[in-house]
Amino acid sequence: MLTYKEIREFIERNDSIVIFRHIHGDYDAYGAQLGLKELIKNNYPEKEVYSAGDRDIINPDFLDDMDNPDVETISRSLCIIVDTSTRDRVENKNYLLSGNSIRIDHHPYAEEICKHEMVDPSASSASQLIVELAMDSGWSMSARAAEFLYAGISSDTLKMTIDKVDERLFLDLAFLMKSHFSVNKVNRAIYDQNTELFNKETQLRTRIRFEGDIAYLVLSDKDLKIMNLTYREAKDMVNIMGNIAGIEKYAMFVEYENGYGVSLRSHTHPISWIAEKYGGGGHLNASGISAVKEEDIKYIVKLLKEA
Ligand SMILES: [Mn+2]
Repeated sequence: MLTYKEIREFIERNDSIVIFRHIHGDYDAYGAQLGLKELIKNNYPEKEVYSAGDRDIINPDFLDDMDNPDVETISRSLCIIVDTSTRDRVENKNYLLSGNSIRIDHHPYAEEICKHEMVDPSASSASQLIVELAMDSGWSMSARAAEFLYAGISSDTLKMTIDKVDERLFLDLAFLMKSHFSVNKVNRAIYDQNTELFNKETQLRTRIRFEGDIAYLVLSDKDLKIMNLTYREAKDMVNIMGNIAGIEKYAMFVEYENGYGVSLRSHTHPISWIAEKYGGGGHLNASGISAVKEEDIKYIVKLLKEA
């Protein structure tokens, strides 16, 4: 596995760097990507650093624009892939044009994406690994870089409420706080909903089904149209089931082009094996499946009950 020192050496050896992340980026994917870009720009001002991918997330104004350099630039750059567990989840496949790529990730190991990788599932988030890279390297941390990295840590730890929140994470956060960024500003920027979305979420709550210690939501394309919700908006609301007493596991099924996209969550019991059965994956307690058939939903619910 790559060490922080080796990652730093890769960065120092290359004058042009492009940073990639997973499709349907969340704040950890964007935070690690843009936080790392900001850190390299600040600490190696002579280097060219680019971000690749779209900017499709609720509250995108918090993020910087994506650079999406041309294929010629990518092919002569060091490509760094963050927060991505499998090859087909890298949003922009042009990293393959460069023979020079590394990965920094915290998902349970699924497959090799690059020849050189740091994959540390004990970290709360990819953003946390970027913070530790900065600490190990003695890099200066700007408030802007800290905002991105804090956003990633906050969202992947569900606002510091999961088991991976430990002493190591707080020491990393203490380092971030030295840059004097505003936690309050980041929280409001990434979590505030406009009143329209807030009202849609209220509607969605009335459709949650409860069975034993599980809760789940099934939304067909027709449901989305009636509620005027996009696929992305709906999927981002899975956590509305995350703080219900007695509910240990929860799931969301949202219809997409070729089936239902699935999000599975659990407070205690591992559920990633269910996702893997249907070609998905992710973390032990937070996994997803790209597409399942409508008739699979009841089986997945059954497996979730038994988990
Ligand atoms: Mn992540």
